[in-house]
Amino acid sequence: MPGTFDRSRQSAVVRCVSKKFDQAISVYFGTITPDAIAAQGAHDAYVAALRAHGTEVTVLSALDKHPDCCFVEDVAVMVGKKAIIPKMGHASREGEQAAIIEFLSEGAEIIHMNSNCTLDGGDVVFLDDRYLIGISTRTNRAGAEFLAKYVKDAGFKVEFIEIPDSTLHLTTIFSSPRPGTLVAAEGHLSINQIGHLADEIIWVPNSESYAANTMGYSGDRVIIAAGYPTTRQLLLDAGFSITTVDMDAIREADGSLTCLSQFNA
Ligand code: CIR
Repeated sequence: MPGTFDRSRQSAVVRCVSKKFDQAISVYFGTITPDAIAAQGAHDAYVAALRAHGTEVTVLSALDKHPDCCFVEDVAVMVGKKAIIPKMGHASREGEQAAIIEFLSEGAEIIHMNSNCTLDGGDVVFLDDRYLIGISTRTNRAGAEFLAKYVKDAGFKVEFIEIPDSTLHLTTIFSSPRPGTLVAAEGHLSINQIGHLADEIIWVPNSESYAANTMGYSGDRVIIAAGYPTTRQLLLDAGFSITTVDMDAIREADGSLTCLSQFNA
């Protein structure tokens, strides 16, 4: 139905981890130098989890010149059959888009953002009948407004959310695992910013902020990162069936579950 985000997650594309993953940008969660081999292991487990949930996953080769290339969520935003291609919010990630355009152009019209726009797909969350777009250190207002025009033309609503410096992207601390439900990490966004958006907001403790990035599937199934017991219990109490993936090696480069995939159907 137009205006409603399809959570069937039929088809996704992912990209393997770069050999240069040790040079990936790491500002928020990292405790050690990112490890390419460990991260590829986590990536393999992630792909297996998506497939177990029924997603048909296309795995693209790594771009060895681009340390952050596995974070394909950031390099395009799908709006119906249009793929909006941003100017990346961090200069070192420029160039990653070209390789996804090649893939997406088979089924989608490619729209390039204007040169004054920056946006990372990690600042975009789909919530039922609307796109929520974070204004962050990566996504500027011009980028958000550019995307908003296409979103509205496609029949969706749009809301902008100011992202605090305490986090990278909107998706880093916020997700919607099923219609009408949000998961948010305490200490980043305020109730004034998001309280009106959903009937149910599951606040996870700040110490488990990383686990607020969830991937919801139909039937109240959800994939979350392993190692966050309070969040897991909150989601169990809310009626979810939970699959966990060990994301520690991906987290070292500030990447979360959703960052690793681009859903194109
Ligand atoms: C970056 O800083 O751009 C990468 N190291 C992490 C990107 C994570 N992507 C996402 O949250 N969508």
